[in-house]
Amino acid sequence: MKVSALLAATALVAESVSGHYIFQQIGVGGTKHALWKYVRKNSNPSWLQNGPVTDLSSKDLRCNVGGLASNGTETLTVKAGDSFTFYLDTAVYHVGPTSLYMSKAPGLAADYDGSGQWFKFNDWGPSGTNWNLANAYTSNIPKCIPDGEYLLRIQQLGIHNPGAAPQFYISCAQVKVTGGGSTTPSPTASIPGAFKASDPGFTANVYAGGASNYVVPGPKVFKC
Ligand SMILES: [Cu+2]
Repeated sequence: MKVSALLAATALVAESVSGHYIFQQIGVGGTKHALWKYVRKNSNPSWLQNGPVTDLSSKDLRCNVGGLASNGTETLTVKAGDSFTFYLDTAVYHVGPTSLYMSKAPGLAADYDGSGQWFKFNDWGPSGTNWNLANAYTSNIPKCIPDGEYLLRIQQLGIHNPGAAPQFYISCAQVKVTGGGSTTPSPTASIPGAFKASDPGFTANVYAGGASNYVVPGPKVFKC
């Protein structure tokens, strides 16, 4: 007990000085776009650039600190069904799930603060006790969603310190979807609001069997 408390404390100290990881780039169709060109850059100082958000009630949960505004981020045109990839500065190394979300802007993605409804369309949960810890995550824009501009959000949830606040690693890209369909995605949720301290996937102790039957937090995954 003493040893594990000491280890946990050491891990926390190591973390606070070494930094973490951040999704900073998006690629589509084999083209890896420039850093922060289409991904909103958080407004943290550089030494905190790749740090997490931990406050469940904060609007920073949407698109990271300072991510409610575009701040010059451009909007990437994608076709519904297109494969895309989010790249990190450093491969994810805290165990936990990675998820993808989208929220339709009432107008331009560049003007949108993410205050509307979000749907989730992909989860990378555990397979057995293994987590998909990677330096890039690839998925497809859902084929059936309506054309328009969206925030495309990726979230990795670090649940590596049971008992301490889980860590959200988040970035949003601005995309314009063309060639889509007419399905209204559901279920949806607001952010903040989609994640609760009582979510089983939030409090799971992954070192004590919590990875089996693990439920990724957030709304159910939408499929076309
Ligand atoms: Cu970290």
